[in-house]
Amino acid sequence: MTRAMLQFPRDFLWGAATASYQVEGGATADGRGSSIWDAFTRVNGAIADGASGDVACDHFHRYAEDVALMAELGLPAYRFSIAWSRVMPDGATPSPRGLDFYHRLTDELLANGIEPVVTLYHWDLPQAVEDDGGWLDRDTAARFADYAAHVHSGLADRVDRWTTINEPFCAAFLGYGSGVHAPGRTDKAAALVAGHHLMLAHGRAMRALRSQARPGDSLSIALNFSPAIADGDTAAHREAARKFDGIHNRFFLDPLLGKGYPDDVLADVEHLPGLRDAIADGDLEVLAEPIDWLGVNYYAPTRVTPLDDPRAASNCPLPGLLGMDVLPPRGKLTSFGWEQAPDSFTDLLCWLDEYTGIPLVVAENGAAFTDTVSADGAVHDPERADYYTEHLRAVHRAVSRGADVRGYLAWSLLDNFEWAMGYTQRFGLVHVDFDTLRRTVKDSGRHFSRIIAANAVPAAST
Ligand code: GBH
Repeated sequence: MTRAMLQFPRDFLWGAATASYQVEGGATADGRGSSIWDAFTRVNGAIADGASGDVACDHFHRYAEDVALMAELGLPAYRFSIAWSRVMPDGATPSPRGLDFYHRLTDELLANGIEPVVTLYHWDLPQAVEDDGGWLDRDTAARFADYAAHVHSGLADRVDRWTTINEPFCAAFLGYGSGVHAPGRTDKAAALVAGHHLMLAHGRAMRALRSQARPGDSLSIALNFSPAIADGDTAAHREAARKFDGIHNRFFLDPLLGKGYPDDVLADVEHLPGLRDAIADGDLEVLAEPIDWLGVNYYAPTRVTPLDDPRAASNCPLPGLLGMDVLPPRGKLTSFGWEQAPDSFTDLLCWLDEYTGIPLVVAENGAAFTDTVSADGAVHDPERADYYTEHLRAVHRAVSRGADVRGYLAWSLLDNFEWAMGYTQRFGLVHVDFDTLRRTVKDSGRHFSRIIAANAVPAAST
């Protein structure tokens, strides 16, 4: 019996992703400066297992082996990020060997027929920039644009696809609001200001790259989305969902579409001082610089419920949320405790397609499970393989409903340093033993490889 296959569009971009601090290691190699994550991982209790990214997957030294694995899996693209503190240790002055690693990596990818997809910022701000105020200082946006232009000058002869910033939501709200990420501040008003400066940095970098445009340039930002699911259908439930969706999703999306920050969200955060003053004349035009594609990072939806008192404090630390709570996830969970909800993924992609009119690329999607190398030397992770199958069916449903989804990059190529969770959560298609640094392709990696080769995912049996 042959199972029907759901075919993806011709030229659909397939690949896997990582981020510099999560995989590179080589923390002082080639004169790399320190970043806010080097500092944050030294704070007692900040990281679940007390670990750091000092060595991580040692991708800095083992990139050739890792590119060979990508080739073995038949990955057409690899999304990686650049460590600003490697390129400019003090955040401003290019280091002589700063881009060397990224030249080597890019050349190795191209030699193997793998397209590089470069993210300029995945959260590892140079500590020197943090010392000058970090994302609370407006000038950081200008410095980021200079850095972006420098990297683009060095690599754009071989790199077409660029992402300015990965998930400004996390950098701002987890870094400055809830304190779960570097630099570990807990000030919701400051988190909003940081959010605006990150968006300004994106816009300024867009303009800098456009001004030195290369043929083939394809520019983007990657946002993380969490659709709000209300646990009922009253007006109060819809209001709870509106609030969560507003601050989590539309706050970062609307400015890219030339709409500025959404009025309802500005009203929700009115009691937090600073944001309106941080938005200077002309900023909203900078944020609206057109992008060529939108990177969509999706992991899970969030369940929300209204509180009786609309002014009551929320259990959710996002800026401005009152009168609503987040509910525990339900149903099938990952080892991180995140809900597996492929239908929300379809809905999200269809909504984004209609709401933005911009081509979409799934820049991250994946799941953590507790994997071990078995006696037979393999890593049997059927839950992750199923997760990919179901989420790719979800992407296919969105495409068949007309959503302009151009690609899918799995998170992640390798098990890696999972931020505040250290090495306790594994997202890789490839297992990494963090004692020996030995790589083992997981069953899910082979599964994903077969999907890519077929450009299709098996349909659900009915
Ligand atoms: C991505 O962020 C990152 O880009 C990537 O570096 C990371 O390794 C990957 O996800 C896996 O974590 O339940 O209230 O704590 C994902 C964004 C933000 C999604 C926090 C889950 C949990 C909210 N994440 N969110 S809460």
